[in-house]
Amino acid sequence: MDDLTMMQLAVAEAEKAAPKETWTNPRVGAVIVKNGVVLATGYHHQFGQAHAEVDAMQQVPNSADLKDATMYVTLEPCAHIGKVGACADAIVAAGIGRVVVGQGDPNPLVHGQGINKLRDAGIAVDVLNQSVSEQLNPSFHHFFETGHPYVMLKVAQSDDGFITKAVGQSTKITDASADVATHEQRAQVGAIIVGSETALTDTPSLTVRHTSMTHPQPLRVILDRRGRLQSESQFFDDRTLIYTMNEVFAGATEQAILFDGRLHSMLDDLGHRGVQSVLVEGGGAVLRAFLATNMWQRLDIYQTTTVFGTGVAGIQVPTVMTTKIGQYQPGTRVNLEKAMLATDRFDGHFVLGHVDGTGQVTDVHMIDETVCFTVQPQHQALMQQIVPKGSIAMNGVSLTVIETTVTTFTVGLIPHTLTHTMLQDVQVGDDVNLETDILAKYLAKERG
Ligand code: AOF
Ligand code: ZN
Repeated sequence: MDDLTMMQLAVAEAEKAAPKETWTNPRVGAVIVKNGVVLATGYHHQFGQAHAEVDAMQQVPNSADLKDATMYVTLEPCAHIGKVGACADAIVAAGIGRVVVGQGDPNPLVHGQGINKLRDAGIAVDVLNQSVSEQLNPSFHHFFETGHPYVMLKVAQSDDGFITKAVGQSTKITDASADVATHEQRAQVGAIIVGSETALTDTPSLTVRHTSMTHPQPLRVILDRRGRLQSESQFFDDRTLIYTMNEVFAGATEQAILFDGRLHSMLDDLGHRGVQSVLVEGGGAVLRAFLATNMWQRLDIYQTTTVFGTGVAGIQVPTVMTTKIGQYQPGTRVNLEKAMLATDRFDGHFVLGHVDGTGQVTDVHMIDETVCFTVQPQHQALMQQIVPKGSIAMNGVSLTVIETTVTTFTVGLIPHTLTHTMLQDVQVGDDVNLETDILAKYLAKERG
């Protein structure tokens, strides 16, 4: 039973609580081991309740057994008397001999002091310095390390990238399952942010519904630089903050906060208010403003197969999310091809290098000398643009389509293509980048 295995068990304990249950505290797990036997496990169940270390110790019926035991805990034990007593004191009092800490606590109330307290009492402390706690509690760590809330962006858009069909019109894009996911995400954040356009079009309540929650509703934050909401009193309540550059508005309305218009300043202010995480729900302009900075940490895109044709643009889905590029590492071998010169003779297929999506290789088989790959595009809509004897670029290599089914297509590679490209490494189960033929795209649009 090595330290890392035990720490994984402590992580699994911490994961028993949902982030919304411990909000605004971190999820923490603990395991107590003695003579190679796990005596107890525990975790922080809910905000205000026992910390993980104490929860684990309480599972040991005979407290004398704790003497000289080893405790594994995902986060540095606390040293402060908060809603509960300091865990470091309880660990010392119990006679625990060794504590293995997954990661230090970034909370200034605790930072380093918990570990010092244990060491001062003669307990052996090992800090693994893994990002275990950060992975369990990204917003808690980000907030205490940067002073800014952890920023999550959410966008729902049509297949062709529109968030609504027309300005000022609210278009329902996602289904009920996405609503549940959104409300679960809302239940974990301190504030939900929208722009003035979304506020005026949708008058969103931005509350958590469709799920249980024990803590107060998140703040409703509206970014309204110009002060368009000046006379919209339906927004003026005690859980709403409106960030504006309009001095008259800010002077007259309690909820309106004067700021210099920079997202950075708004995040500073929310951080000072103790908001650890925010969910930005739109509209397009606000999302794009965040995407243009490095002040966001997570992006969820709900993209439907519906095509609007025209509308209000959402966001350009980052290449890293639509292609395999995110999986590349130093040492990954890639295919390269020089761009065609204007003076070159037209030849072969047109490959622009704009990846349309990924597909999974479901079968590889030989027909004579030819290696045939059968591929299933991640989005079936792409099959509309793939026809037998047409062309498709797989990892940038343009190939002729031999046959198609409703969900898959098959391409054949002659020995030359195989030996001269990295497709030789592709196996069943692998993902590949796909680019359909440019003519097929125009035809698909024509057909609507
Ligand atoms: C938890 N659960 O298992 C551990 C925590 O407000 P309090 O008194 O509950 O203290 C919260 C702080 O205690 C929290 O921010 C973190 O720094 C530390 N450790 N907190 O809620 C736990 N171990
Ligand atoms: Zn504690």
